[in-house]
Amino acid sequence: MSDSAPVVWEKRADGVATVRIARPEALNALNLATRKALAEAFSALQDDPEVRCIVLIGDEKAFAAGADLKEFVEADTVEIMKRRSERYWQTVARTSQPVIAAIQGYALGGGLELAMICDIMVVGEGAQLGQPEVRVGIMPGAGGTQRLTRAVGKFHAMRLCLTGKPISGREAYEIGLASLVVPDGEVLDTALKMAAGIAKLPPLAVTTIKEAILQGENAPLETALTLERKAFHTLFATEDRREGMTAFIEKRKPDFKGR
Ligand code: DAK
Repeated sequence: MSDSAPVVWEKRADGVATVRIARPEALNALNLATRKALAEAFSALQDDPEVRCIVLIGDEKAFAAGADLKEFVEADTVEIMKRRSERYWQTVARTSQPVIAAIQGYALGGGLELAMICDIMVVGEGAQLGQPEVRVGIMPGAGGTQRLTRAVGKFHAMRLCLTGKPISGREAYEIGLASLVVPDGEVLDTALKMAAGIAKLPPLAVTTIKEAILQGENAPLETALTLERKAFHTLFATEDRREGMTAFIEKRKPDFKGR
């Protein structure tokens, strides 16, 4: 367990780790220190074989209200380029275990972009998700025009990015931006239960599925299907594959070892 604010992470006994953004005084706005701390947390967790699934959370008011505008206001182009803050998100994106974003309150700008790097989004009905950058004279710079468009299509992405107006968690679910919408008070519990379920599954199959979806998403279909088939073949080499199938046939619970 590490307690280095502004990010707090914790390993639980059920194979799940939680990573919490903890800057409530700024609605979890993502300043450089927070981005760096998030990257450090994910670096520590991504190579840990005891961690099978990660849940990324904020608090009841905000998952994250975007990049820290107080750190942006005086910056010029050169300064922004030199910060190279994209490297922190690259660490999060490289995580092999599934990452579930559990979203209550605001997920705006860079906050929504961070959520879109995650693999599954569980949102509260009253959450507010949006790309408001245009309202302060900039534009999304870490996936808001690209991952969003791939998730919801051109017309919803254009609406969100060009008006800057947020949508509710319920609408986010309806347009395909979230995996699941639940009452606000049930977000964390739902995400943790889902994560615990994933943590019990054979980890090599889980991480291979994640990799195939992410690598295939932007490849031509034929290439992606080949990639999928090769990955499928590979899983036949695992002990967990034999154990899973044998346990099914013998009508008992499988005992997956991660081998
Ligand atoms: N930055 C800094 N402080 C923020 C903040 C933010 N984004 N959002 C909220 N806060 C702070 C407020 O300043 C306030 O602090 P005090 O004044 O009390 O010291 C405190 O949090 C509470 O906020 P409010 O008083 O405003 O609370 P309200 O409930 O009235 O309003 C709100 C909540 C979320 C609607 C409002 O705070 C708001 O509009 N916030 C700004 C949202 C926003 O515009 N976000 C997008 C920022 S631009 C990139 C990576 C990332 C990005 C770009 C490039 N690269 C790697 C290249 C991302 C860019 C962005 O996200």
